[in-house]
Amino acid sequence: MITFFNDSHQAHAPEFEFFRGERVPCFETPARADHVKASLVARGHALQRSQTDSAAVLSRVHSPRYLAFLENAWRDWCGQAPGNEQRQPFPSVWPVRSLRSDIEPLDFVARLGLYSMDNGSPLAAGTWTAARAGADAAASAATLVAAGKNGERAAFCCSRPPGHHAGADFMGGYCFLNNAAVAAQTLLDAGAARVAILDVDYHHGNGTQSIFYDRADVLFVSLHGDPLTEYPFYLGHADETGSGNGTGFNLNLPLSAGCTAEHWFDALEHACLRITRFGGDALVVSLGLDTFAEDPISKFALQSADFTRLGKRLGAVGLPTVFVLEGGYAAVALGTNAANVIEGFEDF
Ligand code: OKP
Ligand code: ZN
Repeated sequence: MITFFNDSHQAHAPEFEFFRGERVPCFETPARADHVKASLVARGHALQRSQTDSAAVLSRVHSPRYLAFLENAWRDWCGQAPGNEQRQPFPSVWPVRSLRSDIEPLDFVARLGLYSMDNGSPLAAGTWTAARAGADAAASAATLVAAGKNGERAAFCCSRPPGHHAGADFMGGYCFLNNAAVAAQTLLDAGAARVAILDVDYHHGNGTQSIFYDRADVLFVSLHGDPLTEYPFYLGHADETGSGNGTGFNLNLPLSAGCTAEHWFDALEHACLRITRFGGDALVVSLGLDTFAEDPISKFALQSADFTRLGKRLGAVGLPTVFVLEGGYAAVALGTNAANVIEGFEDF
């Protein structure tokens, strides 16, 4: 399968995140994408450079003021106090209920809180460069699949940072630009009437859900750890079914942390049947691989061979498909597990 690799991903390499009150090394590391790349190359898959500029589609997925903030964030942080080049910014205050989010404060950390859902999305000098190139890779994969030329039934966007927690105007959960939303909107702009998004990351894709929540042209389906106990906590419940025109076009399948792989595949079956009934023109898969039993921050039980089974089931859906890499923090196994999904899909 043709893979669009984000060659700029290493520009995003923050040192720390917060965990249990302490600063610890980031779980979302450059090594992740490099292991996936190495596995794909070793197993004979073709890598391609991005050929689509995502600027136009990004402005349809994200708000102008959020994009402007993100593009200038590192410069603004460095401009706020001497020595900030050597420091990592974290938000410490957020406009929750009763506070205003319509006026951008001048203070950088206050603006960072305005545009963040958590303090778990470390920002670094090259974050915009890496995230923007990732969006280009997602748009490129979608453009290739939309064209349907050369028999390309599917493509893989191998990129980091991930995207599915990022909403129209906020970052969160290691995510800055929503690559799956970019892929889906690119498919629509290229002529697809309706697109399904399946999010199989361990964590609910709150950003993707919120971007398309009131739309009937995009079906969002997610299986994930129950938000009662798992990040992102404040979205991802089964009673979220869409609003307005989008009513009935959002399906959440929360699963208890610690559920078996068989239980997970039962939910996958439910998800795939809903996607088939939707009858869209294309499928975007938010491919988080943190459902792996050895994942250091997640609690599902899939083994490496189960990712081949996942790929086969997605192949059986029979739609033109764009895979977008999301989470997965057992970095070495991530390469094997991603390649297993891709090859399972192709072998179907
Ligand atoms: C991003 B993606 C653990 C903190 C967890 C939130 C998890 C973000 C997951 N040290 N922070 O969905 O894989
Ligand atoms: Zn995840």
